[in-house]
Amino acid sequence: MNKRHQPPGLDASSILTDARKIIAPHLQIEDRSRRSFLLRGLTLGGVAMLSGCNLTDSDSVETALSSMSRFNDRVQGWLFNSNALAPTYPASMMTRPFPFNAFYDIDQAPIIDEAGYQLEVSGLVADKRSWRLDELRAMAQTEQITRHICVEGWSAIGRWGGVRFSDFLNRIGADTGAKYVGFKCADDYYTSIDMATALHAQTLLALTYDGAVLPRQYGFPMKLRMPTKLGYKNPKHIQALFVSNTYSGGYWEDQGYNWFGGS
Ligand SMILES: Nc1nc2c(c(=O)[nH]1)N[C@H]1C(S)=C(S)[C@@H](COP(=O)(O)O)O[C@H]1N2
Ligand SMILES: [Mo]
Repeated sequence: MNKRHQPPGLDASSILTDARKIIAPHLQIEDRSRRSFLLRGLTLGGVAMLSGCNLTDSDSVETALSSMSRFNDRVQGWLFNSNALAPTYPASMMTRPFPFNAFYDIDQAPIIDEAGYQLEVSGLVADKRSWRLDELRAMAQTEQITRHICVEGWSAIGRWGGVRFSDFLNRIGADTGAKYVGFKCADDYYTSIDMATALHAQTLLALTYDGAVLPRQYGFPMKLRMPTKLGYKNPKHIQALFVSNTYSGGYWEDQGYNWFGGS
């Protein structure tokens, strides 16, 4: 990189490191050395071009990186094949004990009283009535053993059961042409997903873990389980969900994690 073209006071190498992280998942190139060659070839000029921003100050760098990230979400959305299934595993391969993770310690996990619990539904849906757990348990149930991948560097195989989320969305008369489904959790966590993933055959409104009621630490009373997405996209302790055309981000996504978060 030519020194004269660096924006004053901005660290070119850290801008490029961030930009490469954003672009990497978007390069659908199997050959590792070719991938890293292309990524190394990214310049500040390239970042400016991809984002349509002039990198003149740190505000414009922020805007450039976040617009590249959103661009990447759109591209991932197009590339996402809604028929492709994530791998499933035999019960013998389950990780025991299954790891716990949250933005707090395990003893801080919310305690939710089943008797008073209702799942709230809002936004672009015909039927905005709230749901009790027994009503969800009365719907057709399905189960799958899949791998959960956390960006903090671990993965684990678990067995989740519950209602296929597409069945639930159809039952509430959701506008499945809308862009997003958003989730609000009992612990102040929140996230949102693209409609194609919401309708994916393996996306479950999970009510059980390993054949028993979903334990407190894994998200009682329910979590959204998506084997096609990274761990942070799978909200636990869901209290409310909404269907919308307005982008609403997420707890980690708003701190820079990629919104699409495919695995
Ligand atoms: N409500 C809520 N959901 C959450 C989180 C959280 O902190 N709160 N953490 C996410 C992250 S980063 C991971 S890896 C998984 C961990 O789920 P587990 O405890 O069942 O392993 O939950 C995800 N969903
Ligand atoms: Mo995670």
